[in-house]
Amino acid sequence: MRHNASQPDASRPATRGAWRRLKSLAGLLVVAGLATTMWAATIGTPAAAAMRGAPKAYVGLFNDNAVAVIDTGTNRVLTTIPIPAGPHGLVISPDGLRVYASSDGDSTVSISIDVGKAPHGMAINRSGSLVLVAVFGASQVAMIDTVQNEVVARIPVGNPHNIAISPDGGTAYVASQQPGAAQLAILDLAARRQVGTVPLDKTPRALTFSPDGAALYCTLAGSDSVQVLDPKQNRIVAQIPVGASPHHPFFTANGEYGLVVSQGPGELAFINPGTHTVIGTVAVGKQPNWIAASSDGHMAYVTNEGSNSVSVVDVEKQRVLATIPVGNAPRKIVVQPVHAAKDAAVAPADVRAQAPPLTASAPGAAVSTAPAMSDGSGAVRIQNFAFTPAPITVTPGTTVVWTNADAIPHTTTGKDKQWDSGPIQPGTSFKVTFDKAGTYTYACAIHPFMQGTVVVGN
Ligand SMILES: [Cu+2]
Repeated sequence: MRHNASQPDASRPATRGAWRRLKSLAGLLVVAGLATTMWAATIGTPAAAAMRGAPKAYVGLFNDNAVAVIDTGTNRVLTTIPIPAGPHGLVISPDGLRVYASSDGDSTVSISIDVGKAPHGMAINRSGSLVLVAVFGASQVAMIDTVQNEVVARIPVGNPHNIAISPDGGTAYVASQQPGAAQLAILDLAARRQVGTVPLDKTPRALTFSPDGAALYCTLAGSDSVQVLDPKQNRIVAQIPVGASPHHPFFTANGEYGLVVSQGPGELAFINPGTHTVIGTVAVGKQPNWIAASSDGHMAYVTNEGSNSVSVVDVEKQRVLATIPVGNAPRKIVVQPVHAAKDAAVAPADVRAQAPPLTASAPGAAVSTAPAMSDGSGAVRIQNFAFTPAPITVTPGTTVVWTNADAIPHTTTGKDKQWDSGPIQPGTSFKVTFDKAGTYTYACAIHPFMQGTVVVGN
């Protein structure tokens, strides 16, 4: 039910073999080099040499335990590289030669670096000297020195999920999902310690700095707006209404556009960072998760976790140019950077006078249900990334019914896997009958900060 095996393809055994060899030799995820080698070796057409120059995009396939490699020149999947269970975070070095992947279901990064239980999101600084890993299960941020490829420091942060590093490399903001203590933790990377906090009333999801460092965009579970934080004041200075359940916010490299995916409607929104307004949206796939872009900012790549594809979007035209099937549950994505000296004299960004009309609507009046009391019926509502009532008390033999009122899927998963709903689609329900007295804790497997308890009493 949970993990659909991918369809084996001809290149896979060879990939595995090469992968093992690489692993034993280097103990490091030199994906770019491997992909190039494998592609030439397994396909070997005369076109191979010509295509080798096109940047690759790397996509973490959460349900396939693999990284897919896309040639952005042809928009085809070149190969799929197995990695340990649950690829979650993904970053690429500025030279484009190394991809670091964290494995949620394991305790490793880049195959060989043990960072602690359930690493989630990652970030790399601009110089490429430092990778940060949000080690959710250990409540630590691990700092990896990329010369030694070793963890050189661990900074305590409650249930860290995603991380943004300031463009100057001095500071990191960490989305801390600790239940009851949602915040952005501010880390001084030279001092290797936490120096501040931005308390939040909702759980932070994903965050990113503008290229000039003047703004930090952040999304929150249960808010349909992108939060704009001023890092000088460390407070929210604007909210940009977008589609339901926004996840990854992103900027094109020159800062001309902000982008964000909304998982409910399955769309990508284009934001004018100067005015904090949405200037257009485009439909992508189901449950879009993450965004990457070409170095020139013309092309955006969006992973669609719910439709197992990557959308290739022309940013200027706000149009989907291609949809690439990539494997099961793609989440994070990175694209190899191109350092194009020939583009140094590029004209300054023009004013987007002909921008399409605003298509995002103002956020609907959020109907917050009053904290529901357990009425013995066993009904649990899933809304705004929370289970209500969170602790529910029932008598033995009661069937507990979870109904998902959010715009995106959630799960109800027993702590010891006594039950696992798999994704409960919006508007649908899942039932479990509890016969034995006891206290059963559970969480959403997709958003582990969503927690609840079923107390079965006599
Ligand atoms: Cu969830």
